[in-house]
Amino acid sequence: MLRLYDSRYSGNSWKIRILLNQLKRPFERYTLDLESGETKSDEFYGLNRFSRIPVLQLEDGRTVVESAAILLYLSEGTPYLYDDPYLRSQIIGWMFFEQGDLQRFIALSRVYHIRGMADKMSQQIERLHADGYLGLEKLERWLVAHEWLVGDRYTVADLALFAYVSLAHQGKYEMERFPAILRWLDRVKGQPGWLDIFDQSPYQKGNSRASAK
Ligand SMILES: N[C@@H](CCC(=O)N[C@@H](CS)C(=O)NCC(=O)O)C(=O)O
Repeated sequence: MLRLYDSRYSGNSWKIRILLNQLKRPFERYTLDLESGETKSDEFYGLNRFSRIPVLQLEDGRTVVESAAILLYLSEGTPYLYDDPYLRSQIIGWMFFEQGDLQRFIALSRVYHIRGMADKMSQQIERLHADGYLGLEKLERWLVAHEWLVGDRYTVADLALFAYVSLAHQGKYEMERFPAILRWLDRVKGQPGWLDIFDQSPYQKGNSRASAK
């Protein structure tokens, strides 16, 4: 069975759990406690050379790391990824944009707020917001004129961007500035098999570390 190494609050891992649920793929979940540094062990380095979650472990023990790579791996041959090379390149382009222009800026602002560090980190948060808003403005501009990020349907590009953009308000981004993004977030949430971040997929077959923070 597939095994997903994740953490409770991780938006990058949430992307993978949504897709596994949408694909109806059974998986075992292994939740790590990030605050106590569980991703930094030598044992975990053996699974992911970047020492981070999410990690998807295949039935034969090999691992796929990086959320975008995992989404591409799992969606191969499914309606969530196009076969056409041009359309695939557009999906991958959005995934690079998510990682370079959105993910870190949103995730760090969110972590500082969730962990009660917002006052101490206020200058960093201001810089993160400045960069994050540039990405969100580009996304808004696209979504004013397009229903989906690529082509005429929901794909792993939408899922890849959805996770952190939908969590941005937790990092105190003013999302009411982006009405087209808000409408698109609702369209993604309306997709069959969509799961909220703390929901458990019926295809999840156990979590030996369910109590990890
Ligand atoms: N580019 C990576 C980012 C993964 C990432 O930032 N993981 C975070 C949790 S969401 C993590 O493992 N942080 C703990 C650490 O770096 O030790 C991806 O998209 O998978």
